[in-house]
Amino acid sequence: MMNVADNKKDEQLEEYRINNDGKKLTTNHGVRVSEDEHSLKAGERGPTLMEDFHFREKMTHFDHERIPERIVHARGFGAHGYFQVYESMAKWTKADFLQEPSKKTPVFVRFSTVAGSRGSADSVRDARGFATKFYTDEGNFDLVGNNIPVFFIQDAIKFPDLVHSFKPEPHNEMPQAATAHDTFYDFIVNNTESAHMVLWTNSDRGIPRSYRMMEGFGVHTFRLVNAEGIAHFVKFHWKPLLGVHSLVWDEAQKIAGKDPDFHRRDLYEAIELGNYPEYELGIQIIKEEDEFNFDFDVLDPTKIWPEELVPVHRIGKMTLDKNVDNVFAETEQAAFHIGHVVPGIDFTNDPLLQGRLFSYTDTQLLRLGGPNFQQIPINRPVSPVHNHQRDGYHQMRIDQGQVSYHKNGLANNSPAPASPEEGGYTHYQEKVEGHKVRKRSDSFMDHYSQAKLFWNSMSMPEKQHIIEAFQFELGKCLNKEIQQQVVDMYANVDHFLAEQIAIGLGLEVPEKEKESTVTDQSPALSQLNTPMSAQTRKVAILVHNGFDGEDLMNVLKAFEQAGMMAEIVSEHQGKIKSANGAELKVDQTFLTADSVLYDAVYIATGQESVDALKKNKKVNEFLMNAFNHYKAIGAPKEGAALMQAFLMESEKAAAGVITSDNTVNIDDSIEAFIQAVAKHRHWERQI
Ligand code: HDE
Repeated sequence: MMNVADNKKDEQLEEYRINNDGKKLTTNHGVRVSEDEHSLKAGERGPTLMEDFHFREKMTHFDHERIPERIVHARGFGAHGYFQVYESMAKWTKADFLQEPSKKTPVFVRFSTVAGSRGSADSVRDARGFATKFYTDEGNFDLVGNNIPVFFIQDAIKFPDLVHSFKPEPHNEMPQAATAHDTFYDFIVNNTESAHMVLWTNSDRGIPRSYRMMEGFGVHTFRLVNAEGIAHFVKFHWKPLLGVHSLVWDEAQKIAGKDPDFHRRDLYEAIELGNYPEYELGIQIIKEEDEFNFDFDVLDPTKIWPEELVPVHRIGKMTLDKNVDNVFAETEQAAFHIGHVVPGIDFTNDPLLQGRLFSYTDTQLLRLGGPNFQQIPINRPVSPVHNHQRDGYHQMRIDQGQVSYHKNGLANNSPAPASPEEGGYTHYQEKVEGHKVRKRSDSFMDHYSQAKLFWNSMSMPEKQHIIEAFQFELGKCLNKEIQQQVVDMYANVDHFLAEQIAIGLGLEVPEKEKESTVTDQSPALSQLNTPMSAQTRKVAILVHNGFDGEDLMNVLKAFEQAGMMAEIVSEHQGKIKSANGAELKVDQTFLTADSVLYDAVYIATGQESVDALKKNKKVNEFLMNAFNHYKAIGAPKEGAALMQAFLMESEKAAAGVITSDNTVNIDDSIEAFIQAVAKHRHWERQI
């Protein structure tokens, strides 16, 4: 972890941290309280007295503990960290935090789902927010992105409509945290610019395995501006070093019940264990003079810049190394705003970006109760703040002096504006002129080509998941006409896709002619082409009394060396004994654990242990789910017997199931199992 002296933000937050250990109880006014279990009454059985200031204060504070949740991205989880650039980006931008590799810029990241309310489940199908606040020496830069590089709509004026359509329906407030309902798909078919993004949300990207295995995208086109005032168009990316990986839908739904906190727990535990999540910052650059040289409009937020066409330069790395001390104070009160930029980073005329510039401050005024939300510790910049803004609810500053206006003579015109050389922000002088119109450029009208590009780029299992996701989502729509309209809409993308959805729902298969003619692929879009690693993967070891102690010690050592995390799962908590009498502490039971909460399952060796597991119905369910969710299963020696029922089907079914006979050296099967875990899932079983 970056030590405190190394991290200006942490140093600043330290001033606000309160340690209550061993302290005396007081009121908020600092008066010591002598009693906290009985309100003040007129007689033991009498009425409570108004003069009980302690009771009144305690109750009033409690009554006011909640603030409105975010209208979107209500459910989130945050962590602290730092960012370092690999080499100076001076040729593209003068942004100070992108100049010096030795400079560590503190960051705070909040990950979120979009549709669900604060108490909803983590593993729902949805886009994920990926909002980063860089506390730079020149002020805060917020990169408020998602894990999907495009958006549903092209113009911010449609955002309230989009959100109303995907939120629970107003007449019955159903469904929670899900887009599988009529109003959402009614919006989609009537706003076909969404075709591309809906393909992404219905792909594996909509159900990430972990926030640590998720890409992030700034979505919009921004500008980088260098010291000479030369600008380039830029798109921002976050690339997780662990690769991009997802759950399977059946698993995601089960997790929503077994552990609704699945993603926040995963992030929290990884950081506590020192498995710090790392993401590289990538930039794609297009020269201003090349603005019109592509078959997409660079200002259109429903389009990607295919990486094979415009390469992603990995320019630095972010490491998340500290959990928050208090979720409400930090994560809930964090106020991100796309308009928080620093010199060297500027906007474009993307109409979605332009609208967001208004919305974010506006929403904080309500949510955080007034114009001084920047003074809340998590939002405070580490650079000095001096201006003439005064007063308002919850003013924390005591600005001294007679003068609170500019220009002034009484205070020598201070604080005074800074020149660009002194770090003053100057807007890029883009020339703009035009008629006032409520219109969209024709260059935004192609809604299907990039949806087709995405579809073409998917592997077979990924395509199958998309088809099933549509069959599920539309299957939950009650209105047959809307279902058919969605099928007809996707016939403009890919006929096979539309046909498969139609078959699943008993709808009419549309004609083939409409299909997009795009044949290009962008391999970077397939998750199967991202890094695979066993590191930080969580394995359930199923074990019972009478296990082979020596084998299990070797297994645990090998898992640790591979950076994997193992939990001992057994019938009951407490301790179990190996065949030789060695004791082992149990972490979870078959009641508290479930295979959906692990990346892989390993059956410990030892005849007595395996025999006991065999008799347990829950073990069978554990293995069946792990098998059906394509996970690696280690079942060497006696454990192989437990897998017989699953493996009879075909050779493909055996992919990722590591068995061995009793004569084999355990080390070989452990190594094979670790490699199987690194593959994330064994999709061969699907076919
Ligand atoms: Fe947001 N969005 N958004 N959004 N958004 C909010 O701000 C909005 C959009 C994103 O962890 C709100 O503080 C409009 C795209 C994230 O605190 C609100 C439009 C992208 C977060 C708002 C968009 C995002 C928000 C709600 C269309 C990806 C959570 C609470 C023009 C690039 C930040 C809040 C956090 C939150 C408005 C579209 C990402 C209402 C008007 C595109 C990650 O201001």
